[in-house]
Amino acid sequence: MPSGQIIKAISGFFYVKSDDREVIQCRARGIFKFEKKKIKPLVGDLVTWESTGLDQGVVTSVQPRSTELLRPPIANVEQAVVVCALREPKFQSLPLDRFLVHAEKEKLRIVICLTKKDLVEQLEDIEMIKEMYSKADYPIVTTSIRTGEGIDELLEMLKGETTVFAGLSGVGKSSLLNHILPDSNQQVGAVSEKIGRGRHTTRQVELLPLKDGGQIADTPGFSQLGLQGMTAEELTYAFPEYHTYLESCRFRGCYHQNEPGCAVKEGVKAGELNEKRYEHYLLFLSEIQQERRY
Ligand SMILES: Nc1nc2c(ncn2[C@@H]2O[C@H](COP(=O)(O)OP(=O)(O)OP(=O)(O)O)[C@@H](O)[C@H]2O)c(=O)[nH]1
Ligand SMILES: [Mg+2]
Ligand SMILES: [Zn+2]
Repeated sequence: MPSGQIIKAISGFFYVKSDDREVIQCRARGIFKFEKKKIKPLVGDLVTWESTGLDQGVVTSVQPRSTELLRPPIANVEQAVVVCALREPKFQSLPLDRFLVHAEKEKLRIVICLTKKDLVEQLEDIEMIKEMYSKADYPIVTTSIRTGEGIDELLEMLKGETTVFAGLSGVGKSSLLNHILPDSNQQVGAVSEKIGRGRHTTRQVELLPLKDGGQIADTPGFSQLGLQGMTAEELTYAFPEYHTYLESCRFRGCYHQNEPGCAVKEGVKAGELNEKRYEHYLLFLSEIQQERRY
């Protein structure tokens, strides 16, 4: 049976790029299961398919995934570029941290991309963001599609990798993609001045090939991102700057919350660990604990 990869999904159709590079429009047949769990095919999935006519077919099986994100929905990516605007919409660290936690859980390589640099007058604002994430050691690229700044640096990080662009609506994911792949023609939309947000211009996940090898996925902007299904243990590992502190906490399996002798809490107090990140950590932890309680 021929195989291929799902590169786009729109209202029940899966567009499968077959091994000979042809794109077949497929429906999915039956219910797929891994480890007894029902699954739905995702963009990025490696599948087998059967022809049902000219350029048409059905997906007949889905291979086990190396990674799986549900928001945005995509399988088998190795790297996440978390895209955040510096301005329009204004920079927000809380949604960024939420997405970072999801990407950490899937063990993705992470890059933070700060867009719309051309709109920033106070460069100290950028320094503050870099400082906030310095201990976590995420690579940070600042870009502008107006001046072209940072694009080469970003391209270097994308080379040969399968990467997903993720971030709020209006931060400039599709604009970046158009800049990198001028032929890709992703639709871009203005940010609403009234509500200060994007208009959810991109409606589907699409995986595109890069010129120098690798693939890149544009995705719709998300707004609410919960931590459903994540455990408190997983959360403690999702903040990489806490790893070296963990062994100094008095209690094994410390959640860095109310436990005495917590090295993370002391690190925050001493100014070694970022306070805002820690606030977000505690917020996420309480969300997870609430969910378990009900
Ligand atoms: N000044 C400036 N504007 C930018 C830059 N990048 C994107 N924009 C603008 O930001 C707006 C939103 O861009 P999009 O690329 O549609 O944003 P998106 O993240 O794809 O949004 P969704 O598809 O809704 O998730 C558009 O008006 C772009 O022209 C930039 O580097 N500088
Ligand atoms: Mg878009
Ligand atoms: Zn602790």
